Amino acid sequence: MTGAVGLVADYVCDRAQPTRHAILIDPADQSPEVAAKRAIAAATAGSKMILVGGSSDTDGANVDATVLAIKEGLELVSWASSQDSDTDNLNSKTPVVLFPQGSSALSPSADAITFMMLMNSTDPRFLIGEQTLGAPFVKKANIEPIPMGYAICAPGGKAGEVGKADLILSNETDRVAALAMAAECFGFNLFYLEAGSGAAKPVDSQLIRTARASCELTLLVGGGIRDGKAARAAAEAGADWIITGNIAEEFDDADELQRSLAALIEAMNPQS
Ligand code: 1GP
Repeated sequence: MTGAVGLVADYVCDRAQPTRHAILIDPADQSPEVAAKRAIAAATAGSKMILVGGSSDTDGANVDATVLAIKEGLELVSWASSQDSDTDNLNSKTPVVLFPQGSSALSPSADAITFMMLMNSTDPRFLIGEQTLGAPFVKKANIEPIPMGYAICAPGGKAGEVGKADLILSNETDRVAALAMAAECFGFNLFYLEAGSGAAKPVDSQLIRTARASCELTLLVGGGIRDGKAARAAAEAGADWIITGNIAEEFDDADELQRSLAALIEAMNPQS
């Protein structure tokens, strides 16, 4: 598959769907085996995409091992569930998509990559530098790029610090509108509003509403979303995807994680 719009982009950008949930797995925080167990629990709970990445330092070998373990795990469980008429079929096609912290943490095994510009970074490295370093790898490995504008809102957390972001404040609606419009003008498919992993407060609903009203892009929201109520608020404000990271890392038991994520997803979209 080549080109900017491929099968995974079509799936991710299908805005006719109700708000969907994706889990973010940081390969720096867990072994590939644990990552695979968590991804399986998430997909079984109803998560529709597995993002792999984060703002911590790690290398390509670790990212690749994590992506491979997740893909193999999902395929195995999907096959097993297809043999058992009593269980819901787990879709092995749940895409495993890179959400890279930089050009050195890429995997050729991923289904796609969010090829992102950190639009409110003050450092050219995150506007075009890392992307230029990573593009030859993406092309050679034939990973489907999904162009994404990434904007970090206060408090921003580690992503904001590492990315040297000029954080968007909760009252800066004009600014978020302009960024969303710029992302659309660039031809990006996705626009991601990030509060930072572990944020005490998720992205302000008014910022989400403004971004939603300002562009036709698929809107992702993440950072500090820890329960169904927060996920619901972001969904109601217009998010197409809710991303959660930290909460998955709090569960060592995969069944507990599955139950917790299923409850979050149910509360996010009570009618679907
Ligand atoms: C991913 O920042 C989000 O972009 C994840 O945030 O870890 O707070 O869910 P949490």
